Amino acid sequence: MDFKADYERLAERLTAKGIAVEDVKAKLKQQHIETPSWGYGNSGTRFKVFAWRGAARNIYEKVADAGYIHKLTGIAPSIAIHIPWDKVDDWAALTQAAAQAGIRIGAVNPNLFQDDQYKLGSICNPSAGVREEAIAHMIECCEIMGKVGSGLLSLWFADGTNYAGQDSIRERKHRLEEGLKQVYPHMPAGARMLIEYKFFEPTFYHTDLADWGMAYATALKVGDRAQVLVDTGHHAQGTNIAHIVAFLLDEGRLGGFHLNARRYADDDLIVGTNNPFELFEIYVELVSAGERAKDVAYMIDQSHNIEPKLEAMLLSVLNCQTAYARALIVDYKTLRERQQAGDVLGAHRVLVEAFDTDVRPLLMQVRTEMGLHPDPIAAYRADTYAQKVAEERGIAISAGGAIG
Ligand code: PSV
Ligand code: MN
Repeated sequence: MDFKADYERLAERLTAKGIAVEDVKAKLKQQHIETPSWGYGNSGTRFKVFAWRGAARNIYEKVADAGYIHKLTGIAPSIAIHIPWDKVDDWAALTQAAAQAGIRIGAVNPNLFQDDQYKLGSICNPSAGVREEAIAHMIECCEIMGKVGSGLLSLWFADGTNYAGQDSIRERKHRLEEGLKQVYPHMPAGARMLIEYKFFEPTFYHTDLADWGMAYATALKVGDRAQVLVDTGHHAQGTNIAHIVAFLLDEGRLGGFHLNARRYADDDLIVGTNNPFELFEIYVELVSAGERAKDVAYMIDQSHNIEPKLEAMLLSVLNCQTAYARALIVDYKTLRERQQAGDVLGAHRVLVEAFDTDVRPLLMQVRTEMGLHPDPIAAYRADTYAQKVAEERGIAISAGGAIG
């Protein structure tokens, strides 16, 4: 693959603008995108789950697949798990299997939405008994974090109501705060609690954590290590996610992301496919925040429906890499000068120029320096892994985490 000459030309152009290319490459090599266990199993919509030949059937196969994605990209060194979908008896064995696959276990996600008792919610449920079960499940997940060496408890609640008057919104708010305060001390030392919000679904009158402001206010009450998780699919049409990111970063409360793309709702499409500029805007805020963004966790949260699981995950990771590369080559000095001068379109143009830059030669160079194939999709398509797992695993319906 002949990209060297293109890379040299790009490096020269960037250097002339005062951008430290070696520094950009070093940052790209350190990028870390976590992939979700549930993205490797069969998943779909509430209408239909199409079984994919070769989709992972259990957490060990999901770990193997995540390891494969990391092997191809070099920047996906961990896998998020969902409990009980991924529950095992021997956590040490799972941790070891992950290490053998070249990765580690990342965020632990309790599941507080599938069991019958959660019909009226989990931690906000009007029944004290159900709330206790939800809290006990989250504490169990804190214990699992200790066993697998995870530093992230990632919480999403399907809690809410469908009809005005169904329950007291303020009381539910208090139940949520009190419940999280009980869970918080059970996290391993130094671990963080990520609080995810979603403005609708599965309830439609109100959700108890409907937006970033509610998650942020809750995090402030729960503790220093409670932060907000931004799922890019969980906003109303037209919401400026980059603005939310900038605000939370500045407040030190941006914990992490669930990355995906949406057109209408929580569609869980491949990140960066229909929203490349939005993803770029988000990365610009992260890059320009410098050290303030150093602990932010980046996780894919997609449930692929008709797409090949592995190629979909691969593309997701690569799209994040492209967005990050574009954000890293923004001429921030000129941007600032134009902002100060009130040059509205001149400043905007600085961003557009970076976005319009073909960063593929830069990424190919980075991958080559990392000892990887410069084009991971070509490598995947030429490889036999997908075919091998299709033969070994066949078609299975139940892989956990069925509905995205
Ligand atoms: C809910 O839509 C969500 O975004 C939460 O993060 C869940 O944990 C995940 O999807 C998987 O269902
Ligand atoms: Mn999510």
